[in-house]
Amino acid sequence: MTTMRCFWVVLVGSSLAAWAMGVSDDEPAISVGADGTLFINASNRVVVNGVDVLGVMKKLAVESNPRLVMQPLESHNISTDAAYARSVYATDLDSDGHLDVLSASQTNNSIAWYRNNADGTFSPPKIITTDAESVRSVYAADLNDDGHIDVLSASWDDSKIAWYRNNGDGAVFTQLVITTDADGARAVYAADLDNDGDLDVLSASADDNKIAWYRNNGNGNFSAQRVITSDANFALSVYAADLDNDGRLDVLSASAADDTIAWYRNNGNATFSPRINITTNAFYATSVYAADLDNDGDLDVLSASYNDNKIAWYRNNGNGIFSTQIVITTDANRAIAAYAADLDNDGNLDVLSASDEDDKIAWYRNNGDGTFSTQIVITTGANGAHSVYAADLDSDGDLDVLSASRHDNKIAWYRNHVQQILFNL
Ligand SMILES: *[C@@H]1O[C@H](CO)[C@@H](O)[C@H](O)[C@H]1NC(C)=O
Ligand SMILES: *[C@@H]1O[C@H](CO)[C@@H](O)[C@H](O)[C@H]1NC(C)=O
Ligand SMILES: *[C@@H]1O[C@H](CO)[C@@H](O)[C@H](O)[C@H]1NC(C)=O
Ligand SMILES: *[C@@H]1O[C@H](CO)[C@@H](O)[C@H](O)[C@H]1NC(C)=O
Ligand SMILES: *[C@@H]1O[C@H](CO)[C@@H](O)[C@H](O)[C@H]1NC(C)=O
Ligand SMILES: *[C@@H]1O[C@H](CO)[C@@H](O)[C@H](O)[C@H]1NC(C)=O
Ligand SMILES: [Ca+2]
Repeated sequence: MTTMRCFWVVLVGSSLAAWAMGVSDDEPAISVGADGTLFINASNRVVVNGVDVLGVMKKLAVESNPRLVMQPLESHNISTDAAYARSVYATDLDSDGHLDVLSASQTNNSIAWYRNNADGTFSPPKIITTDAESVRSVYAADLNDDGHIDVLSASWDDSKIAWYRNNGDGAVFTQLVITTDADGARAVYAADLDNDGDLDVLSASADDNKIAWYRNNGNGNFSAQRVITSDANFALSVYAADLDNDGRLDVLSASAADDTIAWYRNNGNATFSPRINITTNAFYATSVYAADLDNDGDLDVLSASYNDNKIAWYRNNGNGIFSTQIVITTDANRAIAAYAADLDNDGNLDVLSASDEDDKIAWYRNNGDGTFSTQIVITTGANGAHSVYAADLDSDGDLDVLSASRHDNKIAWYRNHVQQILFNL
């Protein structure tokens, strides 16, 4: 009794107030069962004296049961008709609270989406466009600030970057061309580069070696192409992240023909610095991403490179000064995509890869300090894997994995239920 009273005092002092302020559907509750068991039921976090108790317990559980939480993820096909699938992404297109899936099909010249039936099963493809010739990349973001998520494409043969205005429920999309001057358009991304509150668009195009952006003048009305560099030799990937912690989004590129991962500092006046190389050691660089991999508060850089089968990262020492290349694996045969996401729910960002030749989607568990486990294979059945992404498709509290593969025309997802496993430990 005395012990319990003491516990109550601690709890009231540090965490009950936070619960009371939290916005939550489920009422948190503290109760004592008939047998004297004390139940502390919170819908989200339980913090005692600043320590996230559930977070710590999950981390310990993952560390003491690595095999249990890293069991193979069960695979589900979304489509095997996504002709020469190149790219996959997930977002809520019909605003029903569940993440839908988007695909780019190169030989169909099409962008399609698959409606999430709320349980991780998906509708047949709903075509957004068939007017993106030899399309390579799909992305989504609310570009006209109307609360509906719009879609973006980069297509190779028509050198086009376009967006598709979502009229509300995902039923009607209208193509609006941003440029046809991205020669060999390969990648597209959206980010607020000029800090004016709307999302601008970025492109990487291989045949003109260009990284460029298009300023959103509001309402999705875009400026003409503004070239950041035309020296990214066979540019394949582009991303934006604040690398020097000055509150502005900088730009990153991966270019294959010069084996380079580089960044371009945002000057704050809608211009960018000349390119700053991070590495020239990513042989046929295919993909670039940024994430805080060592938990030190700044964004590190991640790369995939095709000719050395490599997934690697570069530690940001603060202010955008990067370490030399740190190899995560050289066992991703023809590495084509890299991504970071917390797959085991321990609070650290793990790394995901897609590799074309060994048809593999794999992940590498972050030990928390930017050291990684050996490769954990999710599938070797993504024939000609080209794209990987993570999103909670079954709304069970953990991130599932998505792949696009070209030789089997497939969009697939891999169910993660680590949250359930942790709950049952
Ligand atoms: C708290 O959770 C336990 C175990 O899930 C459950 O049996 C109990 O009814 C819950 N109590 C409240 C007040 O929600
Ligand atoms: C998923 O697609 C593969 C082809 O890549 C096929 O072999 C497999 O049978 C499909 N699975 C289901 C459940 O349809
Ligand atoms: C691709 O084209 C085929 C044949 O016309 C069609 O059956 C399929 O639905 C299309 N898939 C997508 C994702 O556009
Ligand atoms: C986009 O903005 C430009 C420059 O402000 C303007 O001339 C043009 O009419 C706008 N286009 C649309 C479709 O709103
Ligand atoms: C933008 O800022 C950079 C760096 O401070 C400066 O060199 C450049 O002249 C500025 N450009 C414009 C158009 O203001
Ligand atoms: C960056 O890398 C490219 C390709 O290797 C090279 O041509 C260029 O000189 C490098 N730039 C700097 C500043 O080192
Ligand atoms: Ca899940």
